[in-house]
Amino acid sequence: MTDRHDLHAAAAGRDRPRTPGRWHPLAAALVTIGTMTLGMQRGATAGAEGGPRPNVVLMLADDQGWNGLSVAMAPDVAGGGKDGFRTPNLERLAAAGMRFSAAYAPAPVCSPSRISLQTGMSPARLHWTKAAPREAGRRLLEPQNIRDIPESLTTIAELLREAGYATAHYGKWHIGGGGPGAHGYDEHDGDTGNEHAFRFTDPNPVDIFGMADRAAAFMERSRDAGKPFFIQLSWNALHAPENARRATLESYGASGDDVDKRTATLAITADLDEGVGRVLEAIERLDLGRKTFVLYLSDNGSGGGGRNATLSGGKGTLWEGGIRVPLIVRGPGVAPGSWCHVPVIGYDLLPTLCDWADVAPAKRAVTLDGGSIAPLLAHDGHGVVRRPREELVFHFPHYQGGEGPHSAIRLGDMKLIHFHETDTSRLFDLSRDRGERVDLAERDPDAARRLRTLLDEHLVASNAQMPARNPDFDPAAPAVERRRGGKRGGPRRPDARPDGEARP
Ligand SMILES: [Ca+2]
Repeated sequence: MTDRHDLHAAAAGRDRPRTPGRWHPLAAALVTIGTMTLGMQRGATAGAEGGPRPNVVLMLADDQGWNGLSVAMAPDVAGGGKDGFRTPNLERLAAAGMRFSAAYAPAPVCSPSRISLQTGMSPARLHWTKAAPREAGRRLLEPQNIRDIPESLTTIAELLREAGYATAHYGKWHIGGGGPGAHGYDEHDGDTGNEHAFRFTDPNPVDIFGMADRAAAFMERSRDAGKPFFIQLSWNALHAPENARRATLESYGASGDDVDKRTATLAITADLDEGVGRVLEAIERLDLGRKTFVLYLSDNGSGGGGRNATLSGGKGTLWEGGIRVPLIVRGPGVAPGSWCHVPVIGYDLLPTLCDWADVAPAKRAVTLDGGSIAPLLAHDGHGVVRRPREELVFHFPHYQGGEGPHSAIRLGDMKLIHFHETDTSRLFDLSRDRGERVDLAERDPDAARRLRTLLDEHLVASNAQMPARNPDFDPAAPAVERRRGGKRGGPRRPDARPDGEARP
């Protein structure tokens, strides 16, 4: 907190007055007490239908951009189909379910989004806000992240397993801590990172079809055992797009080994969609459609080649292109072909699944940042998500996507992005400017100030780590480029624990 204060003062070139009580040590405790009430609120149990608890299949794509599907993610935007994306199975899923036009990943990068999804807590609160290594020689020092999901946190799988669910996690885990088996998953692929999947090529690119088949088998076993199930499929795609099946690549006109990234991305997206289709077929074949929720989302925006469409920025930034992601939900009580425009975020899923699974409120984590979206799903996309705080806050006190350390807040339709190096903010009205092209900060300084204050309060209440002034910063020296994670580093030794910081 002191660093943060010093930072602001330094950046502004003045000593910023402290707000009385702003750093009060009771703040964190009060937040905890405040959020305890969260467990008391119960959304409509959309899936219950008065019958047995629903199954849940949660699919998480990797680096899939907001408009990287052939199905549109907002009524006023053409789908990615016009750019060559072919996702007929996701089109069918959308036609049978609800699309969220304002769904957010908790973070603009992998691991922070994933741990947030597992725990219902924000990356800022978890102190895991970046996946790649920190950069040296910059004006600000990036805070140190945790590197493994701690034992002390309660995951979605732990809550559902205790409630009687069979639980499985397939694909990319990427948050260490001993892997999914140590965090509530009965069946899983181990403590995997990106490298794990790179060896899977045609006919099973990045293990898409292997994962789908294991999920199908798990569903059948659970059904036969009379148990509800929760399966998370953390697809490795769109990583290693060059691994796409040869036939798919050729369908996009590629020949030989020299495939450009754009074509490869289209091809692996089509392969991924076929894997999604295989999972959906299994649900139908096992006659589980009426009691199974299927959720599909991405862990962060596209970093290039994967289409964020009209949105600004991409992976590693808090512009909409880095955090707004596709989200489609199908299931009992969800109106086919419906839309929800209420902002929702990845850490809302834990309370949502708890609602569906009838997890007793007292058993849920004490400090949650998310709220259940079950009421939205049950009421044609209308309603409110009851989170401890109304605003959504995103925190990326790091260098990666070219913006330097920055944080963002969305309240209603207004969004403010604050850049810590320069202590400057930009303000946007997302209701008319989803692309964040018109900065309103000067036109409406009061709104900017209000959001800035709220952002600061939120970060303090979350005990967020802030970037600090780098006393050794030399403006004349070139910044040290971050070490590129060994994407093609070959299979990992089973005993090799990846440095958490090296998770891209
Ligand atoms: Ca990712």
